Amino acid sequence: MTLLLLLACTSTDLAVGDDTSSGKDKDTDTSSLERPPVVINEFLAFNDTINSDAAGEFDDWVELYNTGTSIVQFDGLYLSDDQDEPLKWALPTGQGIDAGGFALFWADDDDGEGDSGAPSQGDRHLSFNLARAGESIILTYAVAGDSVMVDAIQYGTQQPDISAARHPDGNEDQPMEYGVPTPEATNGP
Ligand SMILES: [Ca+2]
Ligand SMILES: [Ca+2]
Ligand SMILES: [Ca+2]
Repeated sequence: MTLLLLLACTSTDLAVGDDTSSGKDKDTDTSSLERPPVVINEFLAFNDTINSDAAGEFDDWVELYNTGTSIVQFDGLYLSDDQDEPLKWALPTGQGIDAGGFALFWADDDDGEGDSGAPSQGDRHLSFNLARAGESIILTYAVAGDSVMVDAIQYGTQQPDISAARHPDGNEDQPMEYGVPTPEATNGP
């Protein structure tokens, strides 16, 4: 039973939410923008003891992976947990992710712009958290008013210290698998 619940995680190749009018499905998107070769490769939405950020906090995180053969610049890429606000958080400009490389972003709402007024913990800290009870993670590429959905995940209830990951890295053909977290490293089986 637990296993069945854990497998209830879908990728963008399946329906994400019920809103079919958003035009965000990458197969039907009318944007002329080319989708960068980067995916949401792994996420941990219930981090109890796995890894902590520089502030010593065991926060949620999202791992991106470059499936291409050259560097992907972060410029124009956005992460969000809200389908109605896909451009919620802009990835830091002037940086990128090497071919076959990983990049980890802390989903801790420690970007320095939250209601708490707490200072920013760095430019790889998102403006939102990941709900343990489940929600969405959306990666969007937007330039000059045009945008294309790059990847999207919708997940259900999470277990402590178990991440959801594509296996092998970058595999968008099947649902993510749950297992031992591998932050900024190759996903295990
Ligand atoms: Ca933090
Ligand atoms: Ca959230
Ligand atoms: Ca990993």
